[in-house]
This record gives sequence, structure tokens and C-alpha cells, in this order.
Amino acid sequence: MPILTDAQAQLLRDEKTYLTELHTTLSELKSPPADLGTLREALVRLDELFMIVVVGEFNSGKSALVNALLGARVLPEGVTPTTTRLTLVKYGDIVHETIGADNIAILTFPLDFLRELNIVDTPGTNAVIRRHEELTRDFIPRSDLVLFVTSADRPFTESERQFLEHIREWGKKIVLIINKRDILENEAAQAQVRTFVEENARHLLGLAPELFVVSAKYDVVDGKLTDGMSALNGYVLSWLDEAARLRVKFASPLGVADQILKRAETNWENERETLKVDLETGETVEGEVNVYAQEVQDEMAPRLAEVDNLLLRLEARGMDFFDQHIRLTKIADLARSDRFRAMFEKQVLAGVPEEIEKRTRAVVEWLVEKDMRHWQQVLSYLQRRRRGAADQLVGEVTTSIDLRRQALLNSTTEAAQGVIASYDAEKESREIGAHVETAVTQTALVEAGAVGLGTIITTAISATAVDVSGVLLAGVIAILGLFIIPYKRQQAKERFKAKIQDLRERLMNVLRAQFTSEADRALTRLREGVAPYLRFVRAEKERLARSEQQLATARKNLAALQGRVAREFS
Ligand SMILES: Nc1nc2c(ncn2[C@@H]2O[C@H](COP(=O)(O)OP(=O)(O)OP(=O)(O)O)[C@@H](O)[C@H]2O)c(=O)[nH]1
Ligand SMILES: [Mg+2]
Repeated sequence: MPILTDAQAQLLRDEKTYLTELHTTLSELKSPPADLGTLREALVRLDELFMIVVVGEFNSGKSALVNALLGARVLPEGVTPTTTRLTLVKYGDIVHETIGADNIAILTFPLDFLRELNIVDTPGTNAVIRRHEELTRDFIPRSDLVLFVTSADRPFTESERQFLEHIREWGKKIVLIINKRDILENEAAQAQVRTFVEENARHLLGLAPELFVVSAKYDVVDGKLTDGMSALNGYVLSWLDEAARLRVKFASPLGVADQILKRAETNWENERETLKVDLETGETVEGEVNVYAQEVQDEMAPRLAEVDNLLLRLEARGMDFFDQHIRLTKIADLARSDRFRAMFEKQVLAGVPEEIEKRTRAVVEWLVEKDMRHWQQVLSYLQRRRRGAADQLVGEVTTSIDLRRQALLNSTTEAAQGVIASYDAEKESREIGAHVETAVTQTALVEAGAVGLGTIITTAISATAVDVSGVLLAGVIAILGLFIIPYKRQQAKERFKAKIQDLRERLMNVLRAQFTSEADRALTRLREGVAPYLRFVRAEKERLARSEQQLATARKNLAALQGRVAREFS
């Protein structure tokens, strides 16, 4: 680095700080190691010499061109793909080649301008040896200025267009060189090629880059450069001007930062798209669970009401029975309580315990069926998401997040599948039914199979017991008809009503409590089943919100630095 002004020194420090911070941010955001490496190199490059990198398809004459600039044929030239490794030419008192880090050849050469500029010869692109192109491609971010050499006999090929695009993405300064001018027959042909290359380059790069038409082989006369090569040499030497060099030197790492940041932004956008699908699935699954909870809540009451109605009808039948049978005309029946009891059981009670059991069982089955159905729904959502996520894994760069998502979807769907596969509705109903039964028993409502009805009958009947013989003997039938029987009837009805009321309350309470706890259990199981995936989705959402912030800050700071560089070297 040449001597810097205070402002430039500050700018340099800020730029280094920025690149370091960006590196930290992007490694947090899991940018690919290659990108992070490139960023680190950009930082190191700030302290290195200005680097001119010569690129182009194999056989276009890159090595010949560097040789011409050096004024000596130190680099091998050849018609087949010749240059196999990156060769950095730098100043040295003697011509000497060593192999440095990254398998890059370091060639020292005693030429003054090399004290300020390094020149790099690269393996050609579009050669059968694809590794050559890769080496050169990966080196582009490290360059400050790119000399793009195309051969006059095949100017601007498709592969050259692609490669040029790659260089442009890194924000590098590009100079175009049409080599082997001598191959073209006349000036008209030269002009034609020049126009063709210029137009294509303008189209691709947005502006026409500087362009030289040279003959690396023949623009050397008596050891002196002529024509195009002489002009190109002048151009290279013009970079000895410090201001020009500094401008590119300062801007170059920011171009690299811009490109790597762009990749991270694109990656973020892709992740957000994926998250969108996860969020949708998460919402649908959560919605399904809530629908389940709501449905159970809504449908429970009418279903229990059906059980309750049985008791209400029983009450009504009982009232009727007492009205019809506690009468003077039925005094004979009344006198025989065992017969009265049998009639009551037949006309009022018949089938009620079985009905209650049947209805309760229906509630159990409803609950079990509902549970099953919601598991199946949840499973189908998860499966759909799993298929989508699996498709995404194919062919693309897989991140740890992708793998984690897939693992979670796998385990969650497997858990759901497991629940469904092992779902024995009958067994489930039996178990819940047993729970319900136990609960009902524990409230002492069941008595010899009948739901507390025995007690009811006993209390109701005993109220009707009439000491008929004594009354008859007293010969006061009128009193019996007018007062005692209606009183007994009233008493029986009231007691029966009270008993039924009590029974209804207790039965409803215990059934409601039992079914609610069964439903809660099923709901908890469903919630717990999908919880890991939902937690993942929430965590992803938070992570992406944080990275969005970090990327925005990095982007803003980059723009500020680029502005400062532009102003400083305007
Ligand atoms: N006619 C003509 N031939 C040239 C010119 N420049 C280079 N050549 C020849 O083109 C062939 C390729 O030259 P190189 O310098 O090896 O080409 P390169 O671009 O370095 O090729 P790779 O290292 O394989 O990528 C050699 O035979 C050179 O002699 C030129 O200006 N005119
Ligand atoms: Mg070469």
C-alpha cells in the first residue's frame, strides 16, 4: 500500500472492520465456507499489491500476452491447453519459479513495474480439463483488474459470455482484449470483430469496457512492443498511478462483500419461502388441534343431554305411574308392596339402565372416533409437508436446518402414524368406557347394575306403603280416599322427583368430568405429538427475523462504505 492520507487510512481501517464484521455475521448465518474464505481473502488482499489477472479461453494467448508484457518468453505457450496452474508474476531480482500456497506458482521477474503490480496468468476456461476453469473461476474474487482475452478467430463465445458474467458478479473492473489480430485478413475484418465483441460486452456489462485489439505474437518488433500491445502495455503502466490503483483497491473488496452478501440474502429469501410453507403447515396443524378442542366442547353438552333426557323421561313416566296407581281404586295393589314394586319396575324403569349405558357408550365412541379422525388429519398435513421438504432436499445444497426439518417431520409423522396404526378403536372405547364406569361407580350411583334406581324405588315405594287393614277396619274409607291416598301420592311424587333430580345432577357431573378429562388427555397427546415440529417452526421464524436484521445492517453499512470510497476517489 502506498502512503495514505489520514482520511484514506481511516477508510481503510473502517473497511477492514466492516469485512471482519461481515465475516462474523455471515459465519453466524452459515454462509458456505468457500464464501467465507473468499471474504477473508478480500480482507488480506487490502494489504497486498494491485493484482492484474489475465483470463480467457484456453489457447486465446494469455500466456503469450503476459510474456509480451514481460518482454521475455518465461511462460509456456502452446496450442493445446497449456497453463495448468495459476502463475503469479511478481518482482524479483532473478527469474525464479516456486510453488506457493494453494498450488499457485510464484514467478519472480526483474521488471520495475512489478514492484507495484502483480500479474497473474491463469489456466484457460472451456478446456476439456474442467479443473482448469474452476481454478481460474475461484481466483476471480482476489483480482483487482481482469484482462479478458478472447481470440480473434472465435471472438466472444458462449462460454466466454458466461465467464464474463461471473466476473461481473464480483464487481471486478474488466478490460477486454481481442488477441491474434494477425489472423484477420484486413482492417475491415478487424473492425467487424471489434464491433461484435464491443456490442456483446456492452449488452452484458451495461457499459462498453476498455478494449484492445492486439497480436501478442507479432506486436513485438526487435524486442519492442508495437501497435495494440504497446497500447495495452501503456494501459497497464497507467495503473502505476496511485490514485487510480487505490480507487480500485478500495472498491474491490467491497465488490466481493457485495456479492457474498447478495448470496446470503438470496439464501435468506429461499429460507423464508420454505418457512412460509412450514408456518402454513404449523398453523393448519395447530388449527386442527384447536378445532378438535372446540368440537369436543361444543358437542359434549348435547350428547350428555341425551343421557340426561333418559332420566327426565323416567321422571315423567314415574309421575304418570304414581298418578295412575296411587288411587283408592288400586287399593289392592297398594296394599301389596311387592306387586306394586314389580309394576313400577316394569312400567317405569324397564330398560332404563341399559339405555343409559348405551347412550354413554355412544358418547365414548364419538370421542374415540373424533380423536382418531383428528390424528389422521394432522398426519395428512405432516405427510404433505414431509414430501415437500424431501423434494427440496434433492439436488440442492442441504443445510443443517433442512436436515433438522426433515428429521422432525419424519419423527412427527412417524409418531402420528404410530398412534394411528396402534389405534384400536374398540380397545380405546373399552378403556374409556371402563374409566367412565369406574367414575360412575365411585359416585355410588350404580347398584346391582341399575344406576341408583333401586334406592329410588325403595324410597318412592315406601312412601306409598299404606296400612290398609287398619284403615279398612276403622271403616274410614272416605278418609283414605280423600286425604291419605292423595297425601301418599304427593309424597311419593315429590320424593321420586327429588331423587331423580339428585341422580341427574350427580350423573351429569361425573360424566362431564370424566369425558372432559378423556378429551383433554387425547388433546394433550395430539399437542405433544406435534409440539417438536411446531417449536422448530417458531424457532425458525425467530432465527430468520434475526438474520433479516443482520443482513439489513450489513447491507446498509456496505452502501455507506461504497459511498465513502466513491467520494474519496472521485
Ligand atoms: N497467430 C497468433 N497466434 C498466437 C498469438 N498469441 C498466441 N498465439 C498462439 O496461440 C497458442 C496459444 O497461446 P497461449 O499463450 O499458450 O494461450 P493461452 O491462452 O495461455 O492457453 P492456455 O494456457 O492453454 O489457456 C500458441 O500456439 C501461441 O503461439 C497471436 O497473437 N497470433
Ligand atoms: Mg497459458
